[in-house]
Amino acid sequence: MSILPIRVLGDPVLREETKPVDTFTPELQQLIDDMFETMHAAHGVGLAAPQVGRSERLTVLDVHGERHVLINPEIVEREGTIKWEEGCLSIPDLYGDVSRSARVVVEAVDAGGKAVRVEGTELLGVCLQHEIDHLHGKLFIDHLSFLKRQKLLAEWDEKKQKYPGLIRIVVPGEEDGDDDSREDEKL
Ligand code: K1U
Ligand code: ZN
Repeated sequence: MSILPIRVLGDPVLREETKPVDTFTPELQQLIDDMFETMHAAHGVGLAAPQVGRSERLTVLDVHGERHVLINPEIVEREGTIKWEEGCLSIPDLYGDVSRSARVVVEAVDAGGKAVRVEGTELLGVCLQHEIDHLHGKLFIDHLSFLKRQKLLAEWDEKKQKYPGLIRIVVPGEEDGDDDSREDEKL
């Protein structure tokens, strides 16, 4: 297994629509394994294929120790509203409050092509919506008000210097974040 480089905000791959997966090959399983390793090393609870520069409609999640591989996922039910402070492995150290559906049901297939249905509320529900957004080229900053988004983008203009080539190399065991407090970075 390998830890893959994570693409950060500004890389066009994060804004592209993904392509549905129709073949389940050993290479796909290798990508899934590498995505789990990368997500765990980065202390994330989800990771979508575009974040590692891939165009497959595929995401992995590990929320409260429950792993999910979701291929071609679609939200088939949603209800209520929840506000959650979100971050993104592709926009390190910046956070914002996002309004999402409070409960979602997602249908997808797993790595073996078997149909799966996942219901999520709270962290799992938010993570499902955040990851499925990634598969359609959408980022949590797109849910912020114009002013909050502009402020975050101005901060990102400084922070992105840390990521030459818009690539984040995750070192296993390394703490994430910079020296600033998270509260300062909240929008
Ligand atoms: O897609 C990504 O960038 C991963 C991102 C997904 C996410 C889930 C939920 C809310 C916002 C964003 C993360 O995994 S950020 C890490 C995170 O939010 C977290 C980590 C450990 C415990 C709880 C949350
Ligand atoms: Zn993200």
